[in-house]
Amino acid sequence: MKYRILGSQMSPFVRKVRVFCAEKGIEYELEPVSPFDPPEGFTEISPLKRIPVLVIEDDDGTRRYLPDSSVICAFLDQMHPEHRLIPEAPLARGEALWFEEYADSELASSIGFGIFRPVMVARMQGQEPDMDKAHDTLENRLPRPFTYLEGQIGDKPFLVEGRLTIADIATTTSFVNMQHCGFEPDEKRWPRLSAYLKRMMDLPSFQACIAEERKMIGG
Ligand SMILES: N[C@@H](CCC(=O)N[C@@H](CS)C(=O)NCC(=O)O)C(=O)O
Repeated sequence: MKYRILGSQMSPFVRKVRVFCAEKGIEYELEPVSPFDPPEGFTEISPLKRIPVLVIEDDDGTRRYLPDSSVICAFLDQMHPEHRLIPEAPLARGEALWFEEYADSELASSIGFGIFRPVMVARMQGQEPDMDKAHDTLENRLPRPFTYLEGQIGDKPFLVEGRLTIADIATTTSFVNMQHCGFEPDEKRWPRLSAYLKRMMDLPSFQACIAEERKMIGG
């Protein structure tokens, strides 16, 4: 069986799946697909026209498709149970899935629409970045989630179960997009969150993606 991930490196959801695979030692190929200029027939395998999509290719050439980063990670964790990144104990599992949901909805949309699109996507499209919008997001929209996460991480090394889980991967991936735009949570106001994010982004699994992406954006 072979895996291919369809999507673009700069998507926080694609990075989430890539880091998940790296942490589990799962091999895959990345096939560049932009949701804004998708290949023909893309909506048949991704009805919401979103990336990532996991292509599962059987040895006989049969292909199956799974869209959505959360669905893909849940599938891979069951297919490759040796190093679980989604906890099995009911409460820890619930907590980890909550952080994943919180990151995928609140963080990804605030950072994505409020910072990454107005700054990085604008630059990539040859437009002037809208720094006012980014600063407004940083000052008015993000303090609440930052304060929530600061309290949740506290003095723990990881968000759940004292080890790396999907909660940490999903949370950190959106902050990578923010960092690519030159923004970080204020270290003085959110010291625990800042230290935690630094630890997470220093993991080889995140570093491998970040290095590739920096080359793409010339950073
Ligand atoms: N819940 C989805 C969200 C995926 C998502 O929103 N991907 C973005 C790229 S970062 C996308 O494809 N956007 C295109 C669109 O919404 O039309 C997941 O976890 O995979």
